[in-house]
Amino acid sequence: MTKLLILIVVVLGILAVAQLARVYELTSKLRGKREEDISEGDNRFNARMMWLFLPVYFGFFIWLVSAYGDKMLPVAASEHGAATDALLNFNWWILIIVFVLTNVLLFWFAGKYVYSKDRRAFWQPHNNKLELLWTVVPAAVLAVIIIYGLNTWADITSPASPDAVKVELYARQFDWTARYPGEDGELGATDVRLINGTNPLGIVTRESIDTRLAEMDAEIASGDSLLAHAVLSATKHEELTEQVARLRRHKQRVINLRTVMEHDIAEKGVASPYLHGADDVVIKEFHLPVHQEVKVMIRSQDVIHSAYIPHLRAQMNAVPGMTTTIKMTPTITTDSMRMVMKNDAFDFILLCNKICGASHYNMQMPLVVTDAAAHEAWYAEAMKKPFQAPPAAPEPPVVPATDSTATPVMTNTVAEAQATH
Ligand SMILES: [Cu+2]
Repeated sequence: MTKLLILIVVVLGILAVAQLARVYELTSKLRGKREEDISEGDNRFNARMMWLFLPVYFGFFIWLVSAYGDKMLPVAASEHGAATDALLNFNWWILIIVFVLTNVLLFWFAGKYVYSKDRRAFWQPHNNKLELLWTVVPAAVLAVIIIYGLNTWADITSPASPDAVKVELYARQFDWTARYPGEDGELGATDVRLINGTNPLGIVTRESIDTRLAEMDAEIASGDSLLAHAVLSATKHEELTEQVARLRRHKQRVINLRTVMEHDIAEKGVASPYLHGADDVVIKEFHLPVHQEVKVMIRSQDVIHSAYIPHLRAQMNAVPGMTTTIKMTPTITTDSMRMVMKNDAFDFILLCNKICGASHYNMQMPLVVTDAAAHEAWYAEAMKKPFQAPPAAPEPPVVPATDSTATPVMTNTVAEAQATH
């Protein structure tokens, strides 16, 4: 209703202006004035308005910056963040200088050189010096911006040093999981075939493969026994037969994975990533030590996500089927940042910055940055804790609950779902 009223007001307003213009036209005609004739008074009025516009325009600009400047991100809490901010501010300063200069000239001249009957406009068809000036100066400024920008970018994207702290961020609809390398300092190999509730990142070790095979053997045995003894409708029977067949196929894939793993271990010895996963810490917490370089490796289970830590000015896509990396060195601890922000509840945050589905908005995890000692203490505690699957995102059981005879172990794991695609 309000919208309709506003629309009516706008339409009536336009009509009123049109009518006013028409009245002006007619009165001019009555006074014997042609429409093209503009009086000197009109011209002078417009010229003064051009000058008046300047302080109003820049006043508004200054008000915008002072009123909303603090709504921007606070100080960068990472080394490369400070560099990106400096680069951005450098660009802003150039833009502001050019903006003020060109607009002052534009409106000042428009007001100063108001039309006069006694003055002819100066006509200059060509001027090599001027052409050269306005080509070379912007080109030189652009070259500086580009070289500075490329240098900063090269610094940010260069590989992390080998002794950087390693962390993996694992994305899936709709949460993040972190993985730390454990005592050996190396992250172990992973494989989609092993992903399930107890091994959400699909870490491959001899033990995890044995566990998975044992789980599948139990599931197959249970399915076989149901098929042999339970009274099932024809459709249920068919469904269950297909499930068991799928499990058998999946089991073969896991056996193939074991073969690949054993080959790799035989070939590379202790360097094989398959020997480094057993002590990995999989955790729903994200902690980083301050003033240490961190190499963040990012993976996705399902669709493209994007790991975004705005306060550290860091962002990198999480792409299914590959590992992307980004390095960063946090420079401000969570506690110090709370003082800077004058907010005791402040936390750094890891967000998903790709619209990845219905709950994308809520795909986030707080980041805690502490000094080295506190980080060590947290890490030592974390290494003792077994992975706790979050309560969120339960996986739907494949067998409908209405069939009370077929409730046991047959659950559809993500690995299975992915492996069969
Ligand atoms: Cu996402």
